[in-house]
Amino acid sequence: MARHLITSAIPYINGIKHLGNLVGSQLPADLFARYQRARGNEVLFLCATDEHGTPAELAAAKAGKPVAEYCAEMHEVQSRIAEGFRLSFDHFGRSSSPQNHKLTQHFAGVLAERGLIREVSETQMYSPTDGRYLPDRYIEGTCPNCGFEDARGDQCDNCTKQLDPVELINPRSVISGATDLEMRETKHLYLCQSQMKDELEQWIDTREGWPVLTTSIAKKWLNDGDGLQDRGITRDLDWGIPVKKGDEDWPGMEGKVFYVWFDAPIEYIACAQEWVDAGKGEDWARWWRTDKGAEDVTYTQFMGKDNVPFHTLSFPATILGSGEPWKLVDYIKSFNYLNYDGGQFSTSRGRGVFMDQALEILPADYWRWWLLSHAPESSDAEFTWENFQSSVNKDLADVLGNFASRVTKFCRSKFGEVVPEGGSTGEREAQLVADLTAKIREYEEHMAHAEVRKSATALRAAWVLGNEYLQDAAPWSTFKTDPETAAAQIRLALNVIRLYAVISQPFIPDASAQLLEALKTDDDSWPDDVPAALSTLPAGHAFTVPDVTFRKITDDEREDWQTRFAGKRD
Ligand code: B3M
Ligand code: ZN
Repeated sequence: MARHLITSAIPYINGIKHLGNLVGSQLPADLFARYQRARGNEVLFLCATDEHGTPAELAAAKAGKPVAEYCAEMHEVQSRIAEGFRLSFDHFGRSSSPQNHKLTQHFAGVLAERGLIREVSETQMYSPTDGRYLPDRYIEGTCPNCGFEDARGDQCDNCTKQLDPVELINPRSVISGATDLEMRETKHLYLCQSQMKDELEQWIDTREGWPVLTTSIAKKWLNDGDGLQDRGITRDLDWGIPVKKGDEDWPGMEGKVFYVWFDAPIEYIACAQEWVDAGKGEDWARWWRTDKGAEDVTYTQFMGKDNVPFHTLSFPATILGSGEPWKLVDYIKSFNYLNYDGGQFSTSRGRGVFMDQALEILPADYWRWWLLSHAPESSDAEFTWENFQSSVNKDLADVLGNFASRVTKFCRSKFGEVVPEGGSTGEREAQLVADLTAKIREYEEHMAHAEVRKSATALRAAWVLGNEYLQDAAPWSTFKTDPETAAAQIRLALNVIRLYAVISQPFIPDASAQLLEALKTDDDSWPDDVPAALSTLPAGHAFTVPDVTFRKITDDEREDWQTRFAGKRD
C-alpha cells in the first residue's frame, strides 16, 4: 500500500473564493486524494486557511471585527463551503494555530543558528497618529505615474505600475487617514536564499517528471536578473506569528511578526500536527519526518501558477536550510487561470461565480464535473454559461444519467427491481468488457499522474461505451423475441452502472453514492479485474430505480445566471 501526502495551497481567509480559485488547487487535490484512497492507498490530505498578512487585517477592519474573531468566523464559513463541495480533507487547519506559531518560530530559530538569517535596517513609513509602522497596503496616495488619487503603496490599480510607498504623492494612512507620516528606521529579518541557490538548483534539477509549467517558473526565479534574492521574512503588523527564535525572544524584533508567506507553507506541516491534536490521527511525523518513516511517502502539492515560486524556492529554502530531516515535495502540480465569460473573475467587483453561490444554484457534482473536465492545465481556460450548460446536459444528463435511468427503468418494467437471471452474453458483450477494460486502464494512468483533463476525457469515454452498447444491443427489441438474452444484457448493464459509480467517485462523489445506494450495494472496490467487477451484482440482487441523477440546465436558467453573476456583488 503506497502512502500519499497531498496538500492544496491554503486559501486566504479574507472572503469566499471563486470557482477559479477552487479549480486551481483544492478541487484537483481532492480528485487526486479520492482516487488514491479508492485505489486502497493510505492518504493524508491537508488544507487550511491562510490567516495572516495585511489582507486579513484589512478585511477584518472592513467587517468591523477584531481580526482573530473575523478569522475564526471565516474559517467556519470556508470549512462549511468546502464540505458542500465534498472536499475530503483529512483536516482543514488554520495557519494561525498554536501548532503553526510554534513550528514557524522553530524554523526561524534553526535557520538563524545556521547563519541563514540576517538583520537588515530599512526605512519605513511610520504613522504617529496610528502608533505603528504602515505596511505598503496601508498607505494610499496619488500615483506619480498617472495621477490616480487612490493608488496603494504597493501598486496603482489604475495604471498597474508597481510602487514603493515613498513614491506616492500626498501619502495617507488607510487606517486613520493621517497624513503626518514619517520615514523611520526599523530592522527586519531576511532569509539568505542567495546562499542556498546551488542547493536549490540541484534539488530542482533532480526532480523527475515535473510539469514544464512548474520547473520553468522555478528556473526563471532562480536565474533571472541577479538570481535568487534574499527575502524579508518579517513585517510590522499586529496580527501574525510573533518573531521569536524558537521559544526565545529576538532582541530588536519586538512587536514584529513573520511575513505571511514565511508561515503559510509551514502550516502544511503544522496542519498534520493539528490533525493529530484534533484526535483524527495518531502520528504526524511518519508523514513529515524522513527519520520517522516519511521517506516512503509520495508528497504531491496542488496550486495555482502564481504560487509556484514560493513552493519551488522559498519553502524548500526553509526546509533545506533547517538541515533537519523534513519531507520535501515530490511532485508539484500547478494550474493556469480560469477566466470568466470573456474576462476575469473579480473578487472586488463580484464578477463570476463564488463558491457559496455555486452551491445555492446547483449541487456540487455539476460544478465538480465541469471544473475538473475543463481544468486550466496546459493553458488558461474559460468558464462560459453556454459551455457549462452543454457539458452538464450532455456528459452528465444525456450520457451517464441516461444510461443509469434507461437500464434500471427497463429492468423494472420487464423483470422487476431485481437483477434478472438466465440467458448468456455473446460477442458484443465481450467487446464491451474489453473496451471498458482498456478505457479504465487509460483512466488510471492519467489519474496516477494527476492529469485532470485527460482523466475526465477517459472517464467520459467509458460512460459513452455503455450508451453505445445499449443503443446497439437494444435489449428492449431483443426482449420481444429473446427475453433470456435481454435478461443477460440487462444484468451486465446493471453491473456497468455499479462500475461507473465506483470509477466516477473521485469526480462526482454524490452521484456515485446515490447510484450505489440505488443498486443496494456498498461494494465500491476498485475494478482491478474488470470482468470480475462486472459480475458483482448477481442474478436475484434487488435494487431500486434511482431518482434523477442529473437534471438538465434550461436555457432560461442559463440566461438568468448569466445576468446574475455578471458583476457587482455586495
Ligand atoms: N494563500 C495564495 C493563494 O491562495 C496563498 C497560498 C498559500 S499556500 C502556502 O493563492
Ligand atoms: Zn497610476
